[in-house]
Amino acid sequence: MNQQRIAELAERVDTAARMAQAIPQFADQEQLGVEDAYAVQAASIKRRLQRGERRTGMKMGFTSRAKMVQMGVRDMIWGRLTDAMAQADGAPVSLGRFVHPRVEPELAFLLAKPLPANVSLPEAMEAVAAIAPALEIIDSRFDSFKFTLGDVVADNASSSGYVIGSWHEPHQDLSNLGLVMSINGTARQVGSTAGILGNALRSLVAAARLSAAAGEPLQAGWIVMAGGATAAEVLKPGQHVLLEMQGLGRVEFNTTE
Ligand code: OOG
Ligand code: MG
Repeated sequence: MNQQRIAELAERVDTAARMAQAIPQFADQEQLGVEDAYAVQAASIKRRLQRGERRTGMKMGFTSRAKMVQMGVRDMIWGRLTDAMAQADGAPVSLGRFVHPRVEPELAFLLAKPLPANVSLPEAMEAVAAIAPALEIIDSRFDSFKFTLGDVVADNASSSGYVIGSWHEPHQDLSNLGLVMSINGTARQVGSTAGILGNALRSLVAAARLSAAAGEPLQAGWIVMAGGATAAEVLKPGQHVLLEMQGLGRVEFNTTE
């Protein structure tokens, strides 16, 4: 795919996100290869950075079976996080700036050190300053939240918001922390960090590899979101969304119009 076409598609996803206006899937017209799709993603994030947004980290996608099954995509993907996506724990979130937002329970890592491509699980853990329960607000820019692998990669892996709870000491076993995501007091998704690649730390190892391969190795101070441990839930105005995670406390927000 030539540079001009990459720039055109990047402009389309970026504008769709900015205007909260859904667009037809790219796959309706052309199948995007994974490499081209990441080039479109990089170009769309460059537009955000040029508008003054700051890179804050990386998100992993489709690291759990629950998410793969819900969305019909079988490959692990990743996206770039910026400061404009961060929402404060406990604060109201206005849904007007999203197309058709959903929420999912995740684990966030805060890095104390950069991470090169090939790290072991203990080496990855050693670079982590803190961990926190987190809620990701995903929002596809494509009609009806339907996409192919190429589409969703180009659309920055549906990144649109993230809420991080309080940071905790990371040096603990992350392989099986129970979690409950409730909406308006009713448990809607129940799971465990074991749902994330069998151990959420594996997601950080994968993030290190993928980010370095893209020429953007993980940086000290960055946040890495491990991926949804369960399927996502649809967001509507007037909801209180709460995630409780074993040993890590809670993170929450309220939705408004
Ligand atoms: C794509 C993003 C996947 C996750 O945690 O698996 C993702 C989507 O489901 O729209 O964020
Ligand atoms: Mg996610």
